[in-house]
Amino acid sequence: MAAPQGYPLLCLENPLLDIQARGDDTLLEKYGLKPNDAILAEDKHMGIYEDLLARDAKLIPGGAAQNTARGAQYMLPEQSVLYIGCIGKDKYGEVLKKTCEEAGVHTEYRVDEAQPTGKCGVVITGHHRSMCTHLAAANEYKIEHLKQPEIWSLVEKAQVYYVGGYHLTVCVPAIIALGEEAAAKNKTFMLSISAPFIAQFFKDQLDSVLPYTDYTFCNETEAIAYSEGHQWGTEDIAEIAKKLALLPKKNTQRPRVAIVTQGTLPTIVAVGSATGTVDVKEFKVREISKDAINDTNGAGDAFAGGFCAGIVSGKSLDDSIDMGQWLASKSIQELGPSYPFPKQTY
Ligand code: 26A
Repeated sequence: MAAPQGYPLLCLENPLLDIQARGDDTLLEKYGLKPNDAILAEDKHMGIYEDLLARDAKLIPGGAAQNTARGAQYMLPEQSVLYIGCIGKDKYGEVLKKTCEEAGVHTEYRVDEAQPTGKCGVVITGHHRSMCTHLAAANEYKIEHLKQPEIWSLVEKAQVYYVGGYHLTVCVPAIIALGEEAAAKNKTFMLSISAPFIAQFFKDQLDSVLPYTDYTFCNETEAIAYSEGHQWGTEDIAEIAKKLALLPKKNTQRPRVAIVTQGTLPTIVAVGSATGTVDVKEFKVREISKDAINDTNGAGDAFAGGFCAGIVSGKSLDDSIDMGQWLASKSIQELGPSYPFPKQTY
């Protein structure tokens, strides 16, 4: 049962089960994968899940914004986070639901009768991860689900919206509906670009939702992919962050903040203003010894989770960035996009 008072943070995207194993160049070459990338699976990729299982793959709850939702709830009081997406009527879907419940995240999944729950093959080579996603049921999310009165009343009760950019391949109308709600009532709307292919091949969809964003997240490769796609003629991260911060904005009552993470390099934050000036700051990451790193899959999602927790609890921009960097440093010490148990406190 949904809490009658609702949940301050609402996250929307693609619920996936990660099938994660260590791989090597032979496996990457077999499927034509880059060591560090995220793609949508085509027919030729469908064998990868069996191959990963044959390599003793671990099944780990994933889906980028679902990881962010669990991360934010990790740092917030009980009943703070609602997650929405589409799963299948199967065992994997049950696993995802249970994991969210255990993490204290309330879910309102659409359950598709025909398609299985989506899965993401994750090939780990050193500190790189290559992800190949078969969306299946996750691709069946529909705006009609969001508009059901009992779900929409939760949308209205939320104060902060976080959408994973991967959802741009699935249901743009749902993203726009959240963006409109946020803009009309001066609530906070955040979006992560999620992967270079979103900036390259879902450029129009991305550009249709960016005006709603109060916070735009990306990493350095996504920033460069966006810049290339828009012929900005620069690979300078601070320059790109500035331009992202100054893109047209629907709600002019808030400045846009563009946040670019760069692995172990400092996080670049650009804060725009209505007058066209922009302020850029750098934040060092929390250092972790190489031996303490388990895998970096989900580090960006964890960063966004900690950051959302900061914004939801009314913390300053600087403090929210630090909360993001803290949660990312915790997540990379776990297997996959997970958080330490028993719970550690910030
Ligand atoms: C549509 N695509 C490609 C995706 C994803 C995705 N989540 C949603 N949609 N491709 C990979 N992921 C998730 O990214 C997390 C790491 O950042 C994986 O499930 C993984 O948990």
